[in-house]
Amino acid sequence: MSFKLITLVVIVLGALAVAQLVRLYEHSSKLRNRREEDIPNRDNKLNANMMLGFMILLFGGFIWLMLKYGYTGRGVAASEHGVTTDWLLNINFILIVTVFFLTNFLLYFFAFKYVRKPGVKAYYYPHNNKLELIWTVVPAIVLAFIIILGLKTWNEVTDEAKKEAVRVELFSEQFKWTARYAGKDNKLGYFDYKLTTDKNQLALLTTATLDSAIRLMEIGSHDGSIMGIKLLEEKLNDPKNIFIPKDRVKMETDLDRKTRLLRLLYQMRSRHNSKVDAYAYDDVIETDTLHLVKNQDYEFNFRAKDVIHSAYFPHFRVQVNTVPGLTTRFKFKPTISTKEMREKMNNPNFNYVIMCNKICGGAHYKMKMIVVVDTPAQYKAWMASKKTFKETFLTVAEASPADAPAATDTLVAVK
Ligand SMILES: [Cu+2]
Repeated sequence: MSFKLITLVVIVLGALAVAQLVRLYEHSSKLRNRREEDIPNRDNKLNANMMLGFMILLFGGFIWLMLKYGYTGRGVAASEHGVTTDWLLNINFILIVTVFFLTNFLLYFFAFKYVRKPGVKAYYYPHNNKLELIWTVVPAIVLAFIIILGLKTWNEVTDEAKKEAVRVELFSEQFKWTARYAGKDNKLGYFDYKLTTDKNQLALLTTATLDSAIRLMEIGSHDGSIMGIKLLEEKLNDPKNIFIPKDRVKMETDLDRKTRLLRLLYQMRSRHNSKVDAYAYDDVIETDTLHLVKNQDYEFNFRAKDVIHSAYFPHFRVQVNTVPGLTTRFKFKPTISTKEMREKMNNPNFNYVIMCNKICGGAHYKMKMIVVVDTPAQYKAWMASKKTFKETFLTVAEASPADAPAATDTLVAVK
């Protein structure tokens, strides 16, 4: 017999058994000369006492869980606004817990106190304006208080960053974070996704990166992994080459895509103002650890390359979605250095982290970057060891001819 059939038989037999029990109860009531809706006093008393028992269980369990696990479990907030939002959350918890105890106490206690007693008729009490007013006005005032406080805090937290706030970009992709510091001018260089190449993963916009992207489309990469338009055309037009239709379609599509991209790149190149190169050239790109300075204001700009990610700094109480094609922002000020936090937590291995908080793919769980909050001196020393984008990009470009700026004659020829 199949499992389903057995289940069905058990259900049917169970229903029959319940029906039989009900009939039995009816008969026994008749025998005891009692109407079936009459409930003996003893049963009522037992139920009333059980109400008190449930209340003690509920409150006891709640208090035990609170004490055992704490009610947020997120530790000390390490940013300025984090302290404010934690405070707001605490106020909400206090209100909710108070109402929880009050209403549940009334619910269980009244059920206990007003148990049916023989000979006592219930008092008919259909309406009371004063009571109605109290339980409408009091919650309304409390809710207004919560909403106004919440809005005020929200506006402060999401307000624009100060002018002197240090600009940092966090670039997210499956499955890593890349930080870009705005450099000496505190201005993040412009970017355009069309400029994404191996050597310019963040697609920064400068004369050199434009030329390099154009060059890549025209003559391909020097290691041959990306075929340029010229080679593609030659291959497709050479009568000696015989392709199977699938390969030919693939190559033609590739050629078409690259030609369109090249046209857009030339348009960008002709409009490009080389004055903005400086914004990008002094930027510092860091893939390993995000270094911040204690008590320094920051404005974070978030970008995503592929899918939606979420930048989550649990200790700084920051969480922002990172969306392809859209820059999201958040300002905050770290207030506890890594060293101080290690002492506070009595854990010499503690590190702040930034994690991805959106299931963004197979290795989502690994998308994490360590954050270190330094003193200004430590930060200065660390930053001094870093190369600017100009230093890294131009060195690479010189080393590999494919990334070097395109010659002027090719520019004219394709235009
Ligand atoms: Cu992610």
